[in-house]
Amino acid sequence: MTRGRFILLEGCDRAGKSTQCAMLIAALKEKGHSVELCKFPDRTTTIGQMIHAYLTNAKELDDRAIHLLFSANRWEAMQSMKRKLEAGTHLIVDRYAYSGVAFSTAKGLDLTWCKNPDKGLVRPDITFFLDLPTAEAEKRGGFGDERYEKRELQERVREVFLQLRGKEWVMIDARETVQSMHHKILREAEEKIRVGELDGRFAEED
Ligand code: Z5A
Ligand code: MG
Repeated sequence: MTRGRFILLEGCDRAGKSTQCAMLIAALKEKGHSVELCKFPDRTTTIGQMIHAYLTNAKELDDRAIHLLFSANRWEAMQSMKRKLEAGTHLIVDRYAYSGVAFSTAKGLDLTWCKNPDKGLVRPDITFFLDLPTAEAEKRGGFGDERYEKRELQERVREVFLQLRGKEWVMIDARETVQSMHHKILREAEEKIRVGELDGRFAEED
């Protein structure tokens, strides 16, 4: 048995990451795969509750402190994620370390400083980057409710994301319809699952 694939959906606010994660999971399950969702921030843990309080403006935190909490929220999930991948389950991940670095760097923190706490996390096998101009994001449901949902910041976040673009990235134009995005994502994800026997080791964030 080969290990499961780490399939990440990253991208701009309201680009449809959560919608596409749900559709991808349903489609892969339908085809008989073992597949699970991981979402970051995971607001269900103690650390996640602190992050939620910050994002909803119920609590103030230093920029570095909240950055480290987002990273800690990934680290606390790491053992369980590795066990699932080793057991052959594919993980569909809704935001991850790229979001951590993009948001904090866009707020003005140093890029290298921002990357350091995530060093050693398991790396995604494939990353879909859902790209959406901020003007389009603003037209979509729910934009503006949380702390980071401001046009200027979102534009800087998008620029940092594009600087971080890794070789495992697949760019998805999030202005397309939900179905059209889904077909592209499903095709590439299935290809990633089909090709190459993986030796069970994980690449780590550097
Ligand atoms: N953050 C951070 O700072 N550091 C970190 O390390 C991490 C995160 C991990 C909360 O994240 C915040 O945390 C986020 C980044 C920061 N800040 N901001 N801004 P979150 O993941 O919990 O955020 P969210 O509330 O889930 O929003 P989202 O992820 O930006 O949305 P989405 O998942 O990309 O989109 P969606 O929920 O699937 O769809 C949004 C709406 O658009 C909905 O009404 C859909 O029906 C509609 N939609 C979706 N697709 C389409 C298409 N193709 N066409 C038209 N309409 C569509
Ligand atoms: Mg989402």
